[in-house]
Amino acid sequence: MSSSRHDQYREEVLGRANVADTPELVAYYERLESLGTAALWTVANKIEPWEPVPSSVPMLWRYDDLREDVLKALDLVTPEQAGRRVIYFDNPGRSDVSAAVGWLYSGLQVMGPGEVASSHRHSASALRFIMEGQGAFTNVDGHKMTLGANDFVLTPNGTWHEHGVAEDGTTCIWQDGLDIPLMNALEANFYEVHPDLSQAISYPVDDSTAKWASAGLKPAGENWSKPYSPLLKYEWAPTYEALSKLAKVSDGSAFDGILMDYINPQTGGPVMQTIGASMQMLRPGEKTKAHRQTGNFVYQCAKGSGHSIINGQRFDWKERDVFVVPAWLYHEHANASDSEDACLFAFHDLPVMRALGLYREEAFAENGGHQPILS
Ligand code: GTQ
Repeated sequence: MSSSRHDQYREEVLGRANVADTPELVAYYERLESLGTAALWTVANKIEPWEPVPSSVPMLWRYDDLREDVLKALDLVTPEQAGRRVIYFDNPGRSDVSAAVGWLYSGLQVMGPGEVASSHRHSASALRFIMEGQGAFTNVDGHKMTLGANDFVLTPNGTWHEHGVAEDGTTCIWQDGLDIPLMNALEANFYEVHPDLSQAISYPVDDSTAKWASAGLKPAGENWSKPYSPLLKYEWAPTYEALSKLAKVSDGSAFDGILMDYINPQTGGPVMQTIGASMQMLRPGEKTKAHRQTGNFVYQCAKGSGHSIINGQRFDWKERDVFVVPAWLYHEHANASDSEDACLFAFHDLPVMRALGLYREEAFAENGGHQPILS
């Protein structure tokens, strides 16, 4: 049976909408349209698909292809003119909402030594993953943090934040991740510029990490009640150490290798209400099995090289490349090296899926758990 015959069969047998146009019906639809209405059966199969059908497409952006053009923005616009000097990832299926995938936005921000972008706050939750350069800092609600390569930093919704690079630093590039498209879809997006443009540093530099990142300990009597993590910066060295230690005592996940979530140390839950993040290690020679999940993922390779097969399409990545996995598409990962580990940073909307009771996960059942490669 051809696929359209098959769909028709499913629709007839399973009671889905299956009404052929007649001149009388077309005239009827026009009349309904003039009344600000429409017949459900003309859209039912589209608005109630059998399973999620992502409009985002799997994509990989190679850092080598982008870096020069990201740096070129330094000469073309100032942070004052641009507000934020960012080249964002424009998924061809999601251009209308400026998303990298699903309802997630992401881009590469560049700042030169001595530059600071004005302080602001918004409904969107945001994060940064540092890619290159020395002397980057961010100030979140008065907590100034110094940032190095592969550090992960939060700017939760509603917090004042500004970023910059120290006078004696070098040009810095980091990846931004925000749920701007989700906030706009929910029509709940507010944006404010700080009345002083720049906010004060109200605490000792890097105090959030000193207070909240200590191995299994937390300051006695501190009870953090805000709906996001009190730990705002997760440094690379302890992250990599945690993965390396776990790899020694665990087989890890068949789908993700050694996968660890960045957590809110107060609750053990995700770092922010709408965005979660993880770092995973693929051990030398490791090749994972395919699964799919409700939820959208933006990955950045933090170390090593390898490939991922997303919906039958192979994407080869190395350090600093960014790729996306749209909702409900099978994906599996492989490390290219037999001697070095590879690490993937990811952020995702699983906290939203879980909070709304929508999280689902399914293993690829055929072919020993590996997808056929179609392209
Ligand atoms: O620094 O909060 O890439 O508001 C896009 C929008 C970064 C930010 C972006 C933003 C930010």
